Amino acid sequence: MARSVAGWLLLLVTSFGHAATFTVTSTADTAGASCAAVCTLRQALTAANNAAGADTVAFNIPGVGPHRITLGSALGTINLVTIDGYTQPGAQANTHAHASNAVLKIIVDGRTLTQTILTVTGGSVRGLSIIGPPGNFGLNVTDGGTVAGNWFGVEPDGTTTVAHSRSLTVNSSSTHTVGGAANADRNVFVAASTALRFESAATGINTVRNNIFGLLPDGVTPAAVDFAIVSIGNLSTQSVIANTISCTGGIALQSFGRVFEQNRFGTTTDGIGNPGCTTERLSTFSNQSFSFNTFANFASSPLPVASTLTGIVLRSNRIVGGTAVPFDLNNNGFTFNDETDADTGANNLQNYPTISESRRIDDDQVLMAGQLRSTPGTSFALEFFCLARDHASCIERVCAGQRRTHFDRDDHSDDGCRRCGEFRTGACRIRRQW
Ligand SMILES: [Ca+2]
Ligand SMILES: [Ca+2]
Ligand SMILES: [Ca+2]
Repeated sequence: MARSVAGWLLLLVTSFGHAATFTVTSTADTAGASCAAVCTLRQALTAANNAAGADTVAFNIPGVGPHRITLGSALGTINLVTIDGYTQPGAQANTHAHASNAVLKIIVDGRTLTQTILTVTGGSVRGLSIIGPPGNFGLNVTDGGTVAGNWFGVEPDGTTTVAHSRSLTVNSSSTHTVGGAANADRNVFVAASTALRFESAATGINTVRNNIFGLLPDGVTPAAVDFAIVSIGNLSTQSVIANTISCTGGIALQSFGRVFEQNRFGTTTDGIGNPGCTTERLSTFSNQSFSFNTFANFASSPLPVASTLTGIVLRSNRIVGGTAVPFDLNNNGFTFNDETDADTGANNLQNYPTISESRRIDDDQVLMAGQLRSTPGTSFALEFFCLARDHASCIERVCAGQRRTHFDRDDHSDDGCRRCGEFRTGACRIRRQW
């Protein structure tokens, strides 16, 4: 009996074939089905497609590089192939916490093409500088294909940008992640009309994670994309996690995303600096959730909430700079409270708490008093935040406009505002008195 099971397993392995590695050794664009001592990218992809296994295309092109592979025509479709540009000697995946210090050695240059450069069916693409066609997509990703650790629209020097139409499209009902949790997975998208597009077939779980949009790999210098992400797929299964999205000429996220967490909109990749560019708003839909994001330096409301939308959750987000109402219910500027909160509109025009007192009791406690005049007999979650000591924008935030009245009890500085240095670093306890 044991022998027959072993034989069955052997048969299974044989039927799937063995994964092989095909190594690109030339920047030429010669076609062919074999990958011999001299092997082009096109030949390696064809050979990997023809072989039965889930194969790898590696790189070992002579010379220091970077090596430019200029394509004369589209590369077609690859099935279950891993293309790994980090196998080229000298290449190195990103290790930076929020920018990209990746060393890329392979440029796939499709700037003269009219078609999509490559359709990735399963498998993965890593470690490439992809220069896209002016009128089509760089990559078309289906069936769970992974795209991580690439730069789109910028060459390996980190500064030479090449304008293109669309970097990447996702086009199947499988689960897809663009980027990933690891620093090495971070993609950079610049100089695109639309960086990512999710087509109507993209009905699966789709996550955009840990990427940079609209800034060069240094994480500081603007290199705008018009739209960072556009979707006509299933919005309810889309998440946007821990990306930097800045310098967008059009709507930053158009019809994409239900869950937004830990993203930085309108800042440099450290979440603090101002890149000095315009970042446009997100489009909003009912039941979206925004938490722990930074929204910075917006000229108009980053989240205008139309009067027909409800159930939008906004928790623990950080607002920096800008003059507009950050989360604008009914998209009409500042909206006043109403008695018992009976009105309807965006998020039912939820009333906000009015704070009558906020003062420090000791090093660890702040006393706050106020009212939330809303629907009687209903529970509400209220969030309060402490200013971090010596935060760069502390004085501005405390003293700007009405906010100063929250802190005017004692210990004023010369300009009538409480000194930032009086506030403790990190979490503080707040005594409730409602
Ligand atoms: Ca409003
Ligand atoms: Ca109200
Ligand atoms: Ca209301």
